[in-house]
Amino acid sequence: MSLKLKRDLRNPLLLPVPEHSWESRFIFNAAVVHDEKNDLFHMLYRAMGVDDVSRIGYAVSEDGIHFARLDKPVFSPSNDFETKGCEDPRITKIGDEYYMMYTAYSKKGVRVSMASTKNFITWKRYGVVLPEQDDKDAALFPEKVNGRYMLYHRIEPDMWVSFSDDLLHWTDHKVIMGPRKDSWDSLKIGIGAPPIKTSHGWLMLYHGVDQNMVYRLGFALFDSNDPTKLIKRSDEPILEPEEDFERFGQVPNVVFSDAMIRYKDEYLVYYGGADNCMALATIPVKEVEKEF
Ligand code: BMA
Repeated sequence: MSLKLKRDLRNPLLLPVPEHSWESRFIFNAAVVHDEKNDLFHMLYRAMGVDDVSRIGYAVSEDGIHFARLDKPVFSPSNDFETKGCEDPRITKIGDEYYMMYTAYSKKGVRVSMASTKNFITWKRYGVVLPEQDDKDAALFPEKVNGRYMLYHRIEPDMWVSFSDDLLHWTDHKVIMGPRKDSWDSLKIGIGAPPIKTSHGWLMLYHGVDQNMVYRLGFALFDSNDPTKLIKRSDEPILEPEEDFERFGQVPNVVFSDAMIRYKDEYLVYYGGADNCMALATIPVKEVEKEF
């Protein structure tokens, strides 16, 4: 039996806001973390409005379903690498700091950039952290593994890993997983959410794209002690575009996720539908443990 995520019946959870020029057209591909101390869900979402530039908006929730949003973006382009936008944030908490990896987009191409915050409003920016070539879909591990920080990222069409002592200088770049011929992930793949440590290994949510440009989601499991070693990955997608809000939008036939949280006895997967809105799908932790 292959694993399937279950959509929340209240989907889509967040839509664009026509009155706000910066988020009037599309909101999608959000990072979400659960702050255990305050029992709050913090969301950073990608927004596009009249000028087609991606900015990042902030929303907060007590239940992970109903989010209150700010009127203004909390993170906007600020340098030559981001003139076309700051896209697809992914957050990892390390110590008491939330690190956001995001795609800086400009005429130079796409680059992995980093910023950090304690409050989701004020930011420290570190700029582009990976070498000068097209690279995106980056997510940090929540802890050092074998004494070093680790980062999964994507240089088309494969997923890569890099290592660092200080989060700023990344070395030992290596491919860890690639597309599979004649499969739902045959064209290219990229990480979804930052990996989650389980008793079986590091659980990773990823997206796969096929020859028809359909974006689907799957799981991959990596070795606990050596997360460059793939143990298992989904033969079948765990979520694929079926609902209207996933099939029609800015880009049709897309489910794309930047966030998976373990909350109580479930994994919560927040995802963008057709590059247009935000939605939620879930799966019991026990079900995943049986298969992965
Ligand atoms: C990718 C990224 C995502 C987007 C997806 C589908 O390249 O730009 O932000 O969701 O394409 O359009």
